[in-house]
Amino acid sequence: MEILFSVLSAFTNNILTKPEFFVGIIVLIGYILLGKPWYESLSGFIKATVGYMILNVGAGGLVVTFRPILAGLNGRFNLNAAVIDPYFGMQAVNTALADIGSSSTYTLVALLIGFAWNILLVALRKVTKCRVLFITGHIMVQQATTVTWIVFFASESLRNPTGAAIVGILAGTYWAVFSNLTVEATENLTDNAGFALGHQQMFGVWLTDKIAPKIGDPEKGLENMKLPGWLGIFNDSVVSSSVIMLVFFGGIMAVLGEDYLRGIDKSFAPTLAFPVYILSKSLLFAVYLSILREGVRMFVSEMTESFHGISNKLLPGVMPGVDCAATYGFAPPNAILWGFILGAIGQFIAIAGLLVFQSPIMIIPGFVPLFFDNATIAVYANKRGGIKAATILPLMSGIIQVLGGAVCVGMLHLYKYGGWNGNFDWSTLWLGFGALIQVTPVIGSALCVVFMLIIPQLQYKRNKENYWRHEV
Ligand code: ASC
Repeated sequence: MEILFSVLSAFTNNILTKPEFFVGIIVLIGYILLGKPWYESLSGFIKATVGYMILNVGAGGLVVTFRPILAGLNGRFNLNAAVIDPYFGMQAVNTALADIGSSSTYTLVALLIGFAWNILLVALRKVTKCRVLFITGHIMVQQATTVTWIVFFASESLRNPTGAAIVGILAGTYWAVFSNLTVEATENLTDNAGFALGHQQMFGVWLTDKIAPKIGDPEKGLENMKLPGWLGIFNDSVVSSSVIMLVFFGGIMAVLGEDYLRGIDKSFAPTLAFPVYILSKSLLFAVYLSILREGVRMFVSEMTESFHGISNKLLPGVMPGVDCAATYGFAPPNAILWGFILGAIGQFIAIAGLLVFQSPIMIIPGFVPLFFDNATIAVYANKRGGIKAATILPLMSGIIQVLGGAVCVGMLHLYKYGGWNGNFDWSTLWLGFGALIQVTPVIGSALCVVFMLIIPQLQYKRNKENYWRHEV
């Protein structure tokens, strides 16, 4: 038992929560199965792993640089508000679990059970119709944590290994089913690159893919937007993201004030002037975005080639569910910024609504949902419904993120702890699941799982001929 436990925890710590190695190993196996020489397989492993690590540097840099600035609004003005962001959500739940005398160890048990359950659902794909293995480890940790709170808060009698198993099955079913739900849209976006989404807005992407064509024309996409005259400098994504972020984050930093920022940011050197600090922080956005796109390019091209080996020989018809940033290489760069800006406008409209109607719960925008959800939604919306869809849908998403987030924070009493996961699926789909589970924890969880498992069956029924496309 002890040996099993140490093998499992080594796996969790070294591979499951380190998706770069996960992706690298998948690429290595894929190339070996394709019969490539060992040195080419090794080179594929290195390029995929390093590519993913570069993506992580870009995504991590964005998160680390811009998350505290938004969260600073909470501290600076003593708002008693919850930040809608998965890192804050995780921290809030861990504190809340300790407060009810429980522990976040259950979260890791749930994570392993969920992952094993996802593998089982994929292994039984002829019956379950699940084609995707969710491999984005840091997302799985955040989501298992959120579901742990939903279940443990609902019932005192589930604050034990049985409860953790329920959490694992709920989360694992969500990973398998909703990543599977993004297959068609992602294949269409990427021209059959052979991956699906394994992230936090999978339901959102499915909705986008369904609604966008009804809103706009894919021929009139953001890639065709050419700005006239001097505005033409904005056609360059480095220029446009730098200027936009200087206005957006520069404005927020100016409101927070120099003293406050010196207090919360240790990297703010005493000799550095405030305007230069603002300028350099804002320009970092373009830096990290360029890094992120470079990483995506590297690992996606390796994975696309090698996955044929896996899907031909080992797991016919199966693909990996990866980070939403992987799709950014398949969109015009301005789509990513566009989604962010429209999402931000939506979030600010909704927050103004909370203020006007004197909501007892206040929400602070979190960088991760604001950027990664809305950019992703814009990327898919642009593909299917052009600029019109890429404008309306992220705007709606921003509004929904705030209002849905406020309801979740109230329902799950997370206002005491100041955070909620806040990404699109967690303030929509999981708002519904969470409410049902609060009413009837065990039966509710079972109903959620059954409901989810029906989805791939319906998907298969509608698309029998092309469903296992990767098998051929
Ligand atoms: C998340 C999260 C991140 C980002 C990253 C996007 O949900 O926790 O760090 O999105 O995965 O690339």
